[in-house]
Amino acid sequence: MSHEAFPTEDPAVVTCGLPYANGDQHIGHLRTYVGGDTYSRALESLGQETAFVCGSDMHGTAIAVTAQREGVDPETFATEYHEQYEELFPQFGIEFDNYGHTDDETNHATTREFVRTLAEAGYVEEREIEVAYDPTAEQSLPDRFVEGTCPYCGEHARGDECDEGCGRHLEPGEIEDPVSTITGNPAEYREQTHKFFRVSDFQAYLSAFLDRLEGTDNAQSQPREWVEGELRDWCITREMDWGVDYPAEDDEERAADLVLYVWVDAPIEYVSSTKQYTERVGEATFDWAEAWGASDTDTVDEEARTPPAAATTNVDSPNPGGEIVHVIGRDIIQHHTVFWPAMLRGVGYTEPRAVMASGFMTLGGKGFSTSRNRAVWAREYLAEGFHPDLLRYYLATNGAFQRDVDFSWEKFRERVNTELVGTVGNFLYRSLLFADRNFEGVPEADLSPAVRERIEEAITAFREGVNDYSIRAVGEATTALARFGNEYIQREEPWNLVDEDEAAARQVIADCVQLAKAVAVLFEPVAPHKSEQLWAQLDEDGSVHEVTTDAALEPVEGDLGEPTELFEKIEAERVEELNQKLEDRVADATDEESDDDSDATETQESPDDEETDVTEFEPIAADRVGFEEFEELDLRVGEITVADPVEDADDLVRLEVDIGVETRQVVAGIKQLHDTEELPGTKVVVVANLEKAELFGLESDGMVLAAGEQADLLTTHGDAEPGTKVR
Ligand code: B3M
Ligand code: ZN
Repeated sequence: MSHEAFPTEDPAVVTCGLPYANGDQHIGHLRTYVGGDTYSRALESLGQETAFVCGSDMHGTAIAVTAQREGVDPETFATEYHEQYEELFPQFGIEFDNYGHTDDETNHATTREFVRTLAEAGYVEEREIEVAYDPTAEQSLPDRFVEGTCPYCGEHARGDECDEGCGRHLEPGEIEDPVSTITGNPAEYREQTHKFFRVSDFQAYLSAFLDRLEGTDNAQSQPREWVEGELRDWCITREMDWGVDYPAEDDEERAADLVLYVWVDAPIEYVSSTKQYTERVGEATFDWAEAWGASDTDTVDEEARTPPAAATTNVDSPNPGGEIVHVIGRDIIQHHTVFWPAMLRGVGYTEPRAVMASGFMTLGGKGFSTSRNRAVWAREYLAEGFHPDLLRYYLATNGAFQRDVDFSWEKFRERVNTELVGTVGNFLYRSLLFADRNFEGVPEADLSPAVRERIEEAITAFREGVNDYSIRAVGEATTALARFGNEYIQREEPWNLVDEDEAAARQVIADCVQLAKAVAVLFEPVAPHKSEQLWAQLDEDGSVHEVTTDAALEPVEGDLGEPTELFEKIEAERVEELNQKLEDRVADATDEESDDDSDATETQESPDDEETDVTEFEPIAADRVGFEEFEELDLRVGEITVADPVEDADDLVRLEVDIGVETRQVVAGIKQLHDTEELPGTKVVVVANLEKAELFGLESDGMVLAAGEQADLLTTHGDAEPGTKVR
């Protein structure tokens, strides 16, 4: 760790990547916001002064393109989604101290001020470049108005981002074989003047900055090659109307046609949103200028500040200010570890202390697809009647933050039932019920030293989780404590003790009530609503949100009443129902439209296996099936005779499989994982009595068994003939 451990004396700002205001949120998107919210709550629990800010990203071509397609102006279009998000986040307990948007007055003003300062310090210059132009539509084609081939990796890419290949940011004019997304015609290149931010001046600074940067490993390691390789300057203007106008002073005529590139004003919203928070609560409560190291404040040590003009030389000193922590998706690491810190440095503000970049999420092992309706929508989750804290817990603890995680209703049910109901809920309910029934409240006894120590250990694990930027560790500190409580009560059996040795029973239950309080305090960042409920059951004053981890060891003094159970089991039938709904929906959407139109959320949806070297296996299902039930499956040895890729489907293959008695057509999702030409002749195991299904208009009569996301086909070891039963 290169910085002083949390909590520090300085104000912290935790931000989440701004959602583009252009579509419904699904639970994959929520991962970053739940992560940020949990992290900022955990910092507050440590006593760190913290502002948690965000806002909607209103500008950019992702929005302009979709709005144009839908025939509305971008402002109306984006505002609608902005308002939707504003309502949605609190429903998941994601409580930003300020949630603004990039098109508000504050952000326009702050952005213009940033750009002016950069220009005055000599970091902005004008260049002639070739940009894509659509002669039929008679307009320039910035960013997502153009698609083509990535010059670095050869994959299909958008104008500003190689979203399907290497993930690089692309500069205007870089994309090869450009095609207009407005008309579908090949684009021409035309010469234009644009403003450039001299990122290359910051090379030495950025390299030193990365050495100091904390957060998840990916955020430090990934940008190394960009920073240490050829660092290119960054075109910060676009010829279009929607956005923040380029501050005109230096060149009014050209400026009239230009707005700033969306990635200039988007991160600046982090600052603007903090400013708005200060405007609302007052400087005494939270001082944005101190946190960001802005110069118009007496709280910033001017001596220790590197002035903008020297920003690229005096590389070792981070500017004075607070603790800035950015929580983002890993597809935007480059923006947060290269462009943004260079901008901050260029204006003399505080650099980020940490960047926490989350992995992607998959749904049942496959990518989310908004256009195919293959998603669990955030609003849908709530409409199904699930408590937001259950999802928060799942998202926060299912895997390390930077790893890819999978969501399935089965796994969700499993974790809720085992961990939340079985461990946490069960412990709390048993303890509090026993206290109420047998002692009519908190039994009087001093906390036993071993239990005190165990609670202290949990607080330490919690604090270390925060300092390691591990949201999972923060969550697990509590589940582990509840597990300890369960074991303790089970071992001591107070229900047996109570008659023979009342004092001993009293001790156990007093300890358990204290453990329950510690659970309430330490679980608040992950499960704020449930912790609040528990706090009320413990008859504690005020809100558990307001206390620090010290409260975990302060005695419970109120009157306990009869407790209610905090968590409820999810039945297996619910899972079936929800899976069926999802399947039906995907089938409907697939019938309507078979190709995925790309939108801002798609990058979130393309899992990339690079980092998934640590496999996390699902726990074995708790419910057993009888042998007879197993016997109902008719499993047969088959031999693939024909294998044809299904046109237009990403991963489907049409197989003909000889199963002895007949030959079946089976459609299997294995295309990208196998060389289809090599499949004929392969022995497989077929579920022969599965209901027929229709996939991409083809009947699938049976299923071939395969293991895992790689769809490793199950085959026979010896030479069992096609048709042989498998048992
Ligand atoms: N609006 C969304 C994305 O690319 C983008 C984030 C801005 S963060 C300053 O994931
Ligand atoms: Zn590429």
